[in-house]
Amino acid sequence: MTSLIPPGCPTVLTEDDRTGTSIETLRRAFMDNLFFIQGRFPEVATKNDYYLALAYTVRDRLLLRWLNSAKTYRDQESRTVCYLSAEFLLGPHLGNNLINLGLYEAVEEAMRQTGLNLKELLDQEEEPGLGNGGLGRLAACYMDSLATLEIPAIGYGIRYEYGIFDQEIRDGWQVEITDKWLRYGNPWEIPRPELILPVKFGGHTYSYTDDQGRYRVIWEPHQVVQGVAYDTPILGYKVNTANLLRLWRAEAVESFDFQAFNTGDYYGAVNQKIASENITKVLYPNDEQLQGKELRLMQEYFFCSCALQDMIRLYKQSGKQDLSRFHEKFTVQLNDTHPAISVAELMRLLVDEHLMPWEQAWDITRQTFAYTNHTLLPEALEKWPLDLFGSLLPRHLQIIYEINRRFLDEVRLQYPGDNDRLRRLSIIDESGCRYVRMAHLAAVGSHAINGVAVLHSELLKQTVLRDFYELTPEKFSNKTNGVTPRRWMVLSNPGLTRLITERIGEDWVKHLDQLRQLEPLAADAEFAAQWRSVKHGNKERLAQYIRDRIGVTVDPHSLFSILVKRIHEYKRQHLCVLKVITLYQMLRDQPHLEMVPQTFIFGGKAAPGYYMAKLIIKFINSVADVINRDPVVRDRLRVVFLPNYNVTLGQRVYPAADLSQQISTAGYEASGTGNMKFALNGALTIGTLDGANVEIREAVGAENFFLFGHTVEQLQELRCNGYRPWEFANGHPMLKRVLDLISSGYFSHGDTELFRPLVEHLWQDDRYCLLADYQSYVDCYQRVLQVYQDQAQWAKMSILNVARMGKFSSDRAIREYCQDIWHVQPVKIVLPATAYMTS
Ligand code: GPQ
Repeated sequence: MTSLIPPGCPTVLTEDDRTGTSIETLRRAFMDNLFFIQGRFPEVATKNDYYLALAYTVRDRLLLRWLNSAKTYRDQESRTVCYLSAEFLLGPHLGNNLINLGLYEAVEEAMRQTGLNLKELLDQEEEPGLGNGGLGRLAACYMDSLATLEIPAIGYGIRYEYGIFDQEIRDGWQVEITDKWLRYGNPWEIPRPELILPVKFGGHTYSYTDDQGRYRVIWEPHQVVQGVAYDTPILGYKVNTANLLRLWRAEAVESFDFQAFNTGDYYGAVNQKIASENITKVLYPNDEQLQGKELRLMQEYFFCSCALQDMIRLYKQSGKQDLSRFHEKFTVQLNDTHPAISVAELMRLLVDEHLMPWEQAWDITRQTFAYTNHTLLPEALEKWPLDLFGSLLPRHLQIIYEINRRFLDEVRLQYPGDNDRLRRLSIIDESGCRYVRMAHLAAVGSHAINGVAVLHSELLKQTVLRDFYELTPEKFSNKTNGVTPRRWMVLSNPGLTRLITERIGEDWVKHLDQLRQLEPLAADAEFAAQWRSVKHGNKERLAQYIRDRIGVTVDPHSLFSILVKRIHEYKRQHLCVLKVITLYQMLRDQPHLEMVPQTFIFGGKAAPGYYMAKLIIKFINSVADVINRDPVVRDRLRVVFLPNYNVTLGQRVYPAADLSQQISTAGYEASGTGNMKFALNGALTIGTLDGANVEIREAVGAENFFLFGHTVEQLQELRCNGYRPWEFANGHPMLKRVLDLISSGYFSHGDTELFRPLVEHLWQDDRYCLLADYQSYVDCYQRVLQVYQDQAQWAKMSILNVARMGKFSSDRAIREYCQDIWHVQPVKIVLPATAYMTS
């Protein structure tokens, strides 16, 4: 029997079909699943049948580890991290699970022997797009690191029936297509139809004094729905730990409202069912832009209530009835304010349903929660109109009033007479229409508050949460984001992974700091040549994809300059387009100019209701059309917009980048994580001093980073003195020509109206200071091109970037959370001698 299992990879002793890992067993198990789960024989099986048969084969190996983890946590009563997030942007499971199981090569060989190609099967998987962007993807990286570090953890969220929409580009515009990711079934989840929890909405409350003299409040809801659990195992890298991701789906309590049904109101009865199921129907596709819709608040409350009820259920399973040690069993992280309602919900559960005195419940609540803030953008800060909130969650509004009353009493003691401060700190915004401020609820109800990069955490203390910082500075800390090297290197960049591992061994996958051993190799010409050849291969594959997908030919020898992320004005995709038009203008002026050939690649989705973001997509495509067709350009400049940027596409794009564009206005990008994925894969960065760019530059060395643009302080000064963007435009002839060319209709078939809003915004207001940063960006780009001409120098800088990116592993971030906030320890999972855990 041949075995390709890497040494050190955990296996069970027995070699049965559900847990064995030899190539022969894997082949047999795969055929078994094709027959008995898919009900197919090879002659009629589709690629999807094969994909599912393989997925089930891998899932069995996961389940062995998952059940053992669950049993160990239960037996040892382990302290558990609960990560509450409205989004988990996981990306495809199959490849990642093969990497983490250490079975990638074995399965590749088993498929080859069966006459199949693993890569083709991997391409069959519909990615679960249960998130918008950075915040949701961070949650997924953190789940990977928690399992890899053997920390007991549960992720709680929503099982959206439709995830983030698929983006098509028609006539240059974004068109949204429903994401039917569950159409062909989801082999990675296990439905738990018996694990259902009731969630109440609306109605009213009344109070009374019970026979023991206790004040009690009863909430009589208008509607009750059921949360049904769907469980997905999250496996760590080459460990036996598999943690639980538990997502909730909403159902009607009864499939019909029988009373309405009996009185003949059939449609009314069915409507009730539909209304319940609507709660988890679709992910809100807005990134950092509040919608304020009632259904969104229902989603948030729905999953938080399910999560907290589930935790209480698990707590009681261990035999303890009294909830006084709840915070010792669980520590709960709030991923932004989307789950902040949990603070009020835990109070309700403890006080109303478990009859705990308020003070004790409040102590437990505060010791349970910690809050991560992910943005300073005012339009992203969640607040709910009081009447909407009160009509949906009447009891929670009362509880919030009581929390607020007690909180403000404490503030009053510390700052007597400072009514302004009370108004600023209050959980209720009374400055106009009254609102519940969710960030304030999260801050008051948590024992720890953090930002996601050093700069962001500092700005948080100076701006959005300034008064809270003055009140309780000890609660604040920074936890710089990180990304998992498993998905973002080992899986997506096998070429570079192999090259690195050949030189420094494989330890770096779990201890990313070890990449530092590459530093001496930066001066090694042979290594640099191999390094460049890996990058070139990755670029060739992306070029092929671009040709297949959008029919544009790009030269893999050209500089690949890439900007992929959600489309947002603060991220300034349009600043990069201004630069592209500048280059184009130069080529038109001097047709024989010798210029480094460059390919600009864009990708990203716009929120469907965000007009400016959609116009920016149209703008990129329109400029691309003109430039790619103009013979004057020859092969010196190409512009590409990749449709439907998602995790799967990210895995193709990051490894193929020469230059990573991180060009947000300083002070607006909380951290960024794409910036880390690019640099880890050997791209150099052109960027502003924003978010984690600051720390990346510090880590890789200023000389290996292309810095441009105003700093936060400089922008502040600029604005204080009255920012007049038109002065910048009039002061720079090239910039003025670029703006005039756009206005003339050159990129819009003579239509002078199409891009007018874009150009006028820049001239008149330019909230994100593109014009102020334009010159510095263009100058910086010249330096980029100069260095790129010296390929040896470029490779050296690229190697040094990778060698020094160790800090940006999500493992480092999770270790910091564990030590400073969660106070949890690893728990080793040992596999038993038999698959059924009977020994
Ligand atoms: N982020 Cl508040 C999102 O992706 N969505 C959101 O709703 C909010 C933040 C991002 C943020 O823009 C990035 O700078 C961060 O790197 C990322 O969260 C993770 O912290």
